Amino acid sequence: MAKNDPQKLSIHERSKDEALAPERADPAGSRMTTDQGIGVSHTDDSLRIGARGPTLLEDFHFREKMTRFDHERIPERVVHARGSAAHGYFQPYESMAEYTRARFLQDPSVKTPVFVRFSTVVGSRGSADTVRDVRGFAVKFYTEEGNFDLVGNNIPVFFIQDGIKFPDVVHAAKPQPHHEMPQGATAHDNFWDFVSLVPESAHMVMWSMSDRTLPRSYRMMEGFGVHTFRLVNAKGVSRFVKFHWKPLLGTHALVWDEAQKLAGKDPDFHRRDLWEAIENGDFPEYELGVQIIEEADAEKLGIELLDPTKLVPEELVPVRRIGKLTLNRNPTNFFAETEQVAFCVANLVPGIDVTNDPLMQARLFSYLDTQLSRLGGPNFAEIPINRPLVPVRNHQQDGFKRHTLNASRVNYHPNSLGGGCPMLSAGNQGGFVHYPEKAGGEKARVRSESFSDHFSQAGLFFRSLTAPEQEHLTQAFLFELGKVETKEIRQRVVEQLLAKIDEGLAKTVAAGLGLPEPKVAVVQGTLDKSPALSMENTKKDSIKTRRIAVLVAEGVDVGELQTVRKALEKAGAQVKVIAKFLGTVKGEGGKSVEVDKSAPTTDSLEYDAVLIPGGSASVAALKKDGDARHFVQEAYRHCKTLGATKEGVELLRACGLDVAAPGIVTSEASGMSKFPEAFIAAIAQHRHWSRADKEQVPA
Ligand code: HDE
Repeated sequence: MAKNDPQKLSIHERSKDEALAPERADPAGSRMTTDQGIGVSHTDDSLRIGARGPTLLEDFHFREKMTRFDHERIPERVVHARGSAAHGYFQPYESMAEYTRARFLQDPSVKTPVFVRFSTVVGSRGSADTVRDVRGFAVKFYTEEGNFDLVGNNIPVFFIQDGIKFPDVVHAAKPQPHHEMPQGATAHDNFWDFVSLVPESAHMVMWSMSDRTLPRSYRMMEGFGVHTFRLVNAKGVSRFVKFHWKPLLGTHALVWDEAQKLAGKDPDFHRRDLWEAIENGDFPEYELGVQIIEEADAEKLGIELLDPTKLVPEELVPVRRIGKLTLNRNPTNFFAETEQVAFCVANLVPGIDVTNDPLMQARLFSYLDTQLSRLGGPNFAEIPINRPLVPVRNHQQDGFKRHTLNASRVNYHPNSLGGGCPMLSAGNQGGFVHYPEKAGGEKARVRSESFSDHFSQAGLFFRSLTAPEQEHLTQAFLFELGKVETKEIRQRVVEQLLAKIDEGLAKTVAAGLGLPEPKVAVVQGTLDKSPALSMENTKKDSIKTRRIAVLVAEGVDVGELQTVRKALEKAGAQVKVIAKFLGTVKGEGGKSVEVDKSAPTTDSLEYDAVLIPGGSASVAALKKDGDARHFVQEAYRHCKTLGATKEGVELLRACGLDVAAPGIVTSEASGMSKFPEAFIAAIAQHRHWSRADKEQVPA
C-alpha cells in the first residue's frame, strides 16, 4: 500500500484540531526568547551609549523586534477582505453513493473536519460588518481524499455570466479609484453605471437590494454554491447539482437603519455574534442541500444551467438535505487561520466535478493565482490551516518559504531510481479523473443564445417577496440611486433594468428619484412565484440565541424579572440586564439584580427584543431617562418585539407607542401568567413589519 493511501486514514471530527495542535504556541509558564531561541533579558529599552545617547546597530533584539513588526501585514484579499471564520465538522445524513463517490458523503458515522469563512465582498479588511453587501460562505472540507472547497455566497446567482468581466464588476463596486470612497458600499456612480450597462446583472442586483444583503447573523443566512456542479458516482455517471446551505435558525435580516447605525456602534457585529455564539456553546448549524438534475432532464427544465445569473427554483427541483455542518470551535489565532486560509474552487475531490459555466471556469484559475501574491509564493498549501489531513507527495519543490524536506534524490516522474514513487493512482485507487465531457466547436469569443434571458428571474424574485420585503427592496434602490450623482445613470437603471422587471417597482423608484415615468416592458418568465425565495417563509419557531435587553432602574420588580428571564433562557435566549451603571440594582422588596451592560456601552441595535419589567420606581426613572426612551423607540422603529409587564407598560405609553401594535406584548393583554409564552412567540417572529405608524416614531 502506498504511504499516503487514503484507505489507511481515519479522519474524525477532531483530526484538524489535532493536526494544528503542534503549531500552537502557548506562552503560559514560558520565558521570552528571540526568533533564534535566545533568552531575552530586557525588552523595554534599546541598547545605547550613555543614558541619553544614540541607539546601537548591534542591538539585534531591537532590530529583530522592529523588523518583524514592520512586516506584519500581507496584502488583503482583493475581494472578500473582511471575514470571520470558525472550525467545525460536516456529517452526512445518509450515503450519497448513488450520486457521488466522494468519500466524505458515503458514511453517516463519519464527521469530516471543516473550516468555514464568512465575509463581505466589497469592503476592506477593517470595514464594518453590517454594510449592504453580498456575504461569502466558504467551506473547506478536510476529507480523507484531500481538501474540497465549496466557495459560495449567500445569494444563489452572480452579477456576470463570464469571469472575464469580474475585474470590471469588482472595480466598479469597490471604492472609486481617485479618492477611494465610499468604503464597503455600492451606493456610488461607478457601480450603478456598470450594472446599468450590463443587463445580465439585473437578477443579482435585485438580490443585492433585498434584505439578503443585511443578514442578522452569519448564523442566520443561507449559502449557495451558485454554479452548477457535477456529482459523479463510482460508475462514472454524472448528474448536475446545485449546492445549498440552510441555516437551522432560519434566514433573517436586519433593517437598513439598524445596519447603518451598527456599522458605527459595533463594526464587528457579525464577527462578535459568531464568536460569542460558539463560546456560549450555541453552535451554528446548517444543512447541506442538493438539487440534483439528471443530465437528460437539464434541457426540459428550460433554465440554462451554465448561466450563473440563473437559479433553479426549489418548486421545480426540490432541495434534498443530505447532511449537517456544525461550527463548534473558534480559531486560535485570527491571522494564522482566518487571514491565511486559502480557498480555491479548483480544490475538488473525486466524485465532485465542474461544468462549463464560464464564471466557474474563470474561478478555477483565479483563486490559486491571487493566493500566490497574497500569501507570498507557491508554498501556501503548507500553511497549517491550508494543509490537507492526507499526506502530500509530489515533485513540486522549492520556492519561497518551503517547509517540506523532500527526502529523496529523485524529483521527477517517471523515475526508476525512486522506485517510481510517488506512484499515480487510477480512478479506482482514489485518483481524480476528470469527467470525460464531450466538447467541440469553433474557437471564438461568443456567448450562447441560451444566456440571453436577463430579466425573467429578476421579476420572479421580486414577485416572490412579501409586501414588506418588496418595500425594503424599493427603499434600497431609492437609497443607492439617490446617492448616484449622475442623473443619466439613475435614469438608465430605471429604464434599462427596473422597467423590465416590475412595473410598480420601476414607477415608484422613478418617482422617488424625480425621474419621468418610465416605459415599462416587463419580461415574463414561466413561473409566477417561488415562495422559497422569500426570507419571510423561513422557519420562525425558536428564539434560540436571540438577545433580549431588559431595562431596569432602582425599584424594579426583581421577582417578575427573574420569572420571565428564566422562561426566556429556557427557550435558549441570551438575556442582558441594562441599567445606567454597572454593578447591582436594588429592586422592590430588597432583592437585587446584577447589571450586564451599562447604558452608555450598549444600544437597542444589539438586541432582538426588549423587556420592561414592572416596579413603579424603576419605570418612573426610565420614563425620565432619554437614553431609555430612545432605546425603546428605536427597537419599535426597527420592528422588534417589545414586552412590558405591569407598570412597564407605562414606559411604552410614555414613548408614544401604540401598545396594541403587532409585536408589543404586555401583561395587560396576556395576563401575567401567559406573558412569557406570548413574549417568546412574538420574538420568534423575528420582526413585526406591519407596524403601521413606525415611521412617526423618532429613533
Ligand atoms: Fe470569488 N474570489 N471570484 N466568488 N470568492 C475570491 O480569492 C473570483 C465569485 C468567493 O473567505 C478571491 O483568495 C472570480 C462567485 C468567496 O477566503 C479571488 C470570480 C462566488 C471568497 C476571487 C469570482 C465567489 C472569494 C479573492 C468570477 C460565489 C472569499 C481572495 C469569475 C459562488 C473566500 C481569494 C475566503 C474570493 C475570484 C466570483 C465567492 C480574487 C475571478 C460567483 C466566498 O480569487
